Amino acid sequence: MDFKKSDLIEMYRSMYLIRHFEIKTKELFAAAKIPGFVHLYAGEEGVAVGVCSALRKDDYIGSTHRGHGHCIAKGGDVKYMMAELYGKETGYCKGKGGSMHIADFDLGILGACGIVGGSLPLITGAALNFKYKETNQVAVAFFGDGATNQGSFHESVNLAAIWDLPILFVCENNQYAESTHISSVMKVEKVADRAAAYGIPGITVDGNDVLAVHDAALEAIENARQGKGPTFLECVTCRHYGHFEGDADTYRTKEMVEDCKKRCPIKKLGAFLVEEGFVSEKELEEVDKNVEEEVAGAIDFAESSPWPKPEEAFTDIFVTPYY
Ligand SMILES: Cc1ncc(C[n+]2csc(CCOP(=O)(O)OP(=O)(O)O)c2C)c(N)n1
Ligand SMILES: [Mg+2]
Repeated sequence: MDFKKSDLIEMYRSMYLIRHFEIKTKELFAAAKIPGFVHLYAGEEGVAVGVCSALRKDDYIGSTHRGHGHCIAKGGDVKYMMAELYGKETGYCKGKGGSMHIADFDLGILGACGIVGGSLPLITGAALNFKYKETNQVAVAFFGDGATNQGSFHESVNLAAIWDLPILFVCENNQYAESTHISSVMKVEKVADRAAAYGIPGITVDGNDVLAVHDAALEAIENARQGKGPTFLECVTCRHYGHFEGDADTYRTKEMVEDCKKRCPIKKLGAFLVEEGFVSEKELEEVDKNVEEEVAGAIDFAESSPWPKPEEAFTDIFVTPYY
């Protein structure tokens, strides 16, 4: 499709914001500033940005344990995200969620999720609500290749298919579930082949090509909005770092990781923008600089924010029992 210059620059900015947020998070985690567990999204930015740029603000997304990218791409503020990672009171969940539980219902971000395959039933329920109330909204479930071996994946896709729910299922195929290569746990050639078992379209795109992801997502989202049911979109991607921060990543060779970095979605879009005359190198450097300042501001905000008060340790943790 034809893209407006401002949209293209916004996609570039959003991807670079994710990348820079993750690079700084990596440093801060190593410096013991961030507690808990961290899974970085660096390398996979083309997927979150390609999909979320095709959504409306009132559409919903369900994320994964590798969720920072989805949150930023859907409009999350890196200040509140960084504060959440630090465990500070000003974070999205008042510092009680951390990296794997960031949510902002106002932005349609139903939450990151530490349970592999956990976003699928959640999003299927949200989409059932949209259909029932005829709201014309669409829900997107992000999940990894490994999650498609979970029962929750198969049950959710089947229900979404028979009920023609307004969902886009986005599989981020980075070929690994922790250290397990996809070839040892999946017999089908493409993950998208699994869609045929449920009678819905299954499409595979290059996750490093943000524009291809956007186009495929937009068509599927419009179909979902028109009541034509769900689509399964497989985006082939790769992660720049280990499964989690601290993973020695011994199951991948240096060459594999180098090759992955060469296929960087940000470099790809940046080169396209310059070659096609949308922007100059200098303008892109300016975008990078602004993003770096934004992330630096987010870190300052997190550092200077207060810790949650001990007396509020149990506030917002348990729902009020209704039995
Ligand atoms: C239900 C469940 N089983 C196992 C785990 C442990 N675990 C965390 S991430 C992960 C691998 C997920 O792989 P994939 O879905 O491909 O996502 P990726 O990490 O590659 O983005 C596993 C097994 C978990 N968090 N939840
Ligand atoms: Mg994976």
